[in-house]
Amino acid sequence: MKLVIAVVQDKDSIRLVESLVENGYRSTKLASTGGFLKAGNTTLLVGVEDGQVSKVVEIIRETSQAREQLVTPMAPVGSNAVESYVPYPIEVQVGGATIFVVDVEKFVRF
Ligand code: 2BA
Repeated sequence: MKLVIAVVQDKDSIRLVESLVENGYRSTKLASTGGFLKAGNTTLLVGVEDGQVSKVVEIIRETSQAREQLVTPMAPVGSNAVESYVPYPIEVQVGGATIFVVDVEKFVRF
């Protein structure tokens, strides 16, 4: 058995969970926060048999969309590093999805 851990954008998560249910997969949805943007995203846990991993990844691929997002880090300007940091916006591309597939040692449900 495998555990598919997928970090997706909040905007895609409802459609993704619906699609997983329609295809007979159980999932758990966790509210998460990206370390870089410090913005909310969604982490899904999907426990599946080994042979179902590719189908689940395919469903995630179909429902998850990459988007450009503006982020405003602080950039140093001039020689005085403390007083001369100014914000400037840069664009980053956020997922699709970030997917981890890990082995499940034991699965119990009752
Ligand atoms: P965040 O950490 O908020 O990252 C959002 C987007 O910012 C990333 O999109 C990437 O395009 C960019 N980014 C992240 N770290 C960066 C860095 N050090 N320098 C420049 N740009 C950077 P994605 O790669 O699609 O990641 C989307 C979200 O997936 C991440 O949100 C994070 O929550 C999760 N994630 C991505 N890689 C991960 C990993 N190796 N381990 C755990 N979570 C991960």
